Amino acid sequence: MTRIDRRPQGVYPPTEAMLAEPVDPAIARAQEERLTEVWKTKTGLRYLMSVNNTEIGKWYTLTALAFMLGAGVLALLMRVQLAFPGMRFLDAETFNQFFTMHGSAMMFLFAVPLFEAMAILLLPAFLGARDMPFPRLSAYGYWSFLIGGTFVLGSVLFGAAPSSGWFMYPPLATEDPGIGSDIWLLGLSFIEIASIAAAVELIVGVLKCRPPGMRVNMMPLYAWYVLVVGGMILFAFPPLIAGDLLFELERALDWPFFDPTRGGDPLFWQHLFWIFGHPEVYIVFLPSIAIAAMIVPTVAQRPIVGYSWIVLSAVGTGFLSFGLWVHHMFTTGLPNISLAFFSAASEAVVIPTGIQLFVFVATLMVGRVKINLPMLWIAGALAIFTAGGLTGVMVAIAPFDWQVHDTYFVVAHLHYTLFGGTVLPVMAGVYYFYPFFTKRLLSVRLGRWAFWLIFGGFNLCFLPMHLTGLRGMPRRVFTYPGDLGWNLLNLISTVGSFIIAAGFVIFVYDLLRPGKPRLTVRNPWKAGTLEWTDTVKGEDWGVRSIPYITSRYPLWDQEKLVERMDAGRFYLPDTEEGHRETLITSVIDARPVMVQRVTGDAWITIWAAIFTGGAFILPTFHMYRPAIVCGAFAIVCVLYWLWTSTACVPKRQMVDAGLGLKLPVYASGPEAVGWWAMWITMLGDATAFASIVFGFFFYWTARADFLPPDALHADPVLVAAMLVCLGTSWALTLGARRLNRAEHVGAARAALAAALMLAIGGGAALGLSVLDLTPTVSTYHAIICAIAIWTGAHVALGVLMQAYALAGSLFGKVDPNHDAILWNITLYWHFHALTVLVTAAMFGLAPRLL
Ligand code: HEM
Ligand SMILES: [Cu+2]
Repeated sequence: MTRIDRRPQGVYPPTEAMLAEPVDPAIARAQEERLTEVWKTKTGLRYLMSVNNTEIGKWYTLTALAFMLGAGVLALLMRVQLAFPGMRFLDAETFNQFFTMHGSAMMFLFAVPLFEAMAILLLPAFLGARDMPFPRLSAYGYWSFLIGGTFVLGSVLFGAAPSSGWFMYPPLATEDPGIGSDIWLLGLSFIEIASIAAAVELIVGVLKCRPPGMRVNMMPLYAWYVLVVGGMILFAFPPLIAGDLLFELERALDWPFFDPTRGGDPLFWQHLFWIFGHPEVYIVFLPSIAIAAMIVPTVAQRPIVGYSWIVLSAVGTGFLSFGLWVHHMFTTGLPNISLAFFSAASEAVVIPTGIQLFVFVATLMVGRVKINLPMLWIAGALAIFTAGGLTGVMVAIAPFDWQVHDTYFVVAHLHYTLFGGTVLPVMAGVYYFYPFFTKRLLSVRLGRWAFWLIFGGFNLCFLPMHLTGLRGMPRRVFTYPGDLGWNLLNLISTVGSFIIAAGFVIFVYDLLRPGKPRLTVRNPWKAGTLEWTDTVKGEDWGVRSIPYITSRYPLWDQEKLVERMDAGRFYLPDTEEGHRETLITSVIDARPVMVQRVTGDAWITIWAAIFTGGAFILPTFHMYRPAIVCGAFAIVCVLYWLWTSTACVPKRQMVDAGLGLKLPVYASGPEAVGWWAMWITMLGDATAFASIVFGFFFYWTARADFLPPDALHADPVLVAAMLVCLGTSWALTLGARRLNRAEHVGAARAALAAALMLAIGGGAALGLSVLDLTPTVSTYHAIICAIAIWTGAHVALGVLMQAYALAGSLFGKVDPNHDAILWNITLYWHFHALTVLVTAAMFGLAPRLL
């Protein structure tokens, strides 16, 4: 067999002469027909099979907005209860469920998913790409979100909702007798996993799906923010997922992670939660800044001032936000020195945040501003967010926080930042992008009404709360006595909340109102970025041809760009073999690398989501066996979907990508998007593992009695056997990839088979070495068992991957020229080998050395 040469052939970058050459209209028309056929959205019930980013993005956005409205209704009901002292509208338990669900839904079902939804919808358009790299993954993420979100939010209708607050502190939540806390832990873990899947997709999208010529320093700012926020999700959510896992083990099996009487510590949950929780605040806020960063230059009709400043501060905010979590724990009795440090760090984050706001102000000052509706919302957002930032500076000072902690002052602060930082910018985004994705126009008059009602109502509702808090009203109380001077303030807040609601009613009416005028020009705001090249018909294929970019604002700077895109002059004007395709470029300078065949519509993703949902949801009702069955089915679905789509060997290796460029349709290793997705996923996975290991050391520092006398439990022989088996399995997996490349296919298969057997052996040794532990008696036993569960599950996954690769080799999906699967599983095993090493050290060495 000869090695296939997959280097791009032809001229790149294109010359002006090549771009100026006209396209034969007959050819162009035939191409258009083929594109239409291939990208056509299905109708009827089969519409639900869609995986195209525009459909998924739309559903995702609408679902997240619907969850927001649901959470908003809960808020209104709470405000009714608080309108007068001694009200009997809601009882205490219902009120607890309502504020918990309101907070949790706003954060987990609205703010984060909405960012991902809008990014899925818009990112390909910003990048002139046809679709995201893994459309089925977005579909899977969406269905998981819908199922999980409905389950979690729906529980409130049955009075079964969680009621311990959105941060679920133990012991309140560990001892909650109902199933509310389980719904929170399992339901939201499920959604978080979907969020991570979307983040992986978005990060790879930004890195690999940019149009030719769009080097990193030319990316639309939105794409930068997607990258930063995607990265933050990757490092912030896994600690929470790890925490959820431990928490659920405590609730279901009585493993004492947070129970101080048996060596646990409730503060460990607080750390895990806030390592997630503080970055979360920026995870929901930065995407809003990203929307502003798209709208402000358009309104000012000039490029953003200080592009690199804003990029640097976005990245800086992302990093800094991971160093602040302790400011949520100022009252837990931590050492003063760490209070001082985290207090200072919390103030420091003001700098990058401030820079971003100043960049907008500067752009508006030097531009020719004509205030339009989206800009109105942005202005309102900046005003409210800045006010919230100022109270943030106040509560970041530890002694001040000691005074106002858990009062309405904090409720006011967090709503100023969250409402100003998410709801208002999102509304700006909806008004700005609505013409783009529906090709219709919203009413300016109704939009103004909605704005002033929501903006005014918000301030009426939340400004007085600062005072309510300073006068001592604690948060999370369902009622209060009438003689403490809180009555009038509360009544004003309630009136304000209904004014906000009135604004939303107008907004929703405008969204649903039939007969809105059609869009007549494709770029109604005269913006400079690629998404506005979409025609007023809004064809399903996205762009007619993928342009060559030489500017940050191509629509302002590149003459004839739109005309040439429409004519099919640029890349991928055609789909000769009837596949959905998009262009993959290199990470830094966006040179064309390959043509990616993306997967098409399918039911399998819905099934995969349903079964995954079953695996997470059934355990809340203690139905463990059906849950395991569902989990197995979910795995089968995912395997089937991978096997039938991404694993295919192409018939023709090189295809014509337009402008005389020939590109490969297959890639493996670092050239392939799948390999990047694996890397990114494994970073998140490793973070979750690190969080559990962090738990071990946390207990060790926090508790003198952490290591019990029998800590040296593990049989050294078993630990050594595990290490040797899994280590050899890793080496053989790597060897299989090399052997296969060197055309020793038989040897590669033998290596895979041996690796698989050894991994099973290693897993068995791992299991045996923890067999005599009793995790219910002490936290040490429990955490060691948790590590074993984690590593064991990863061994199983590793075995599954080896078997998959072996099957691929036997059934013609892996050969010396097509080894993407082997590259991906080897990458997995690199990470896994590290996990095994750490696990062995925890079992065998840590008790000896500590
Ligand atoms: C329609 C406007 C809103 C109103 C009237 C409202 C009202 C409330 C009320 C009454 C509480 C309970 C306070 C307490 O008893 O301690 C609350 C808590 C909370 N709200 Fe809102 N809210 C609104 C919007 C939002 C938004 C947009 C977000 C986030 C994106 C949000 C996030 C939260 C959080 C995280 C909590 C804390 C929940 C807890 O204590 O566990 N709210 N809100
Ligand atoms: Cu914080």
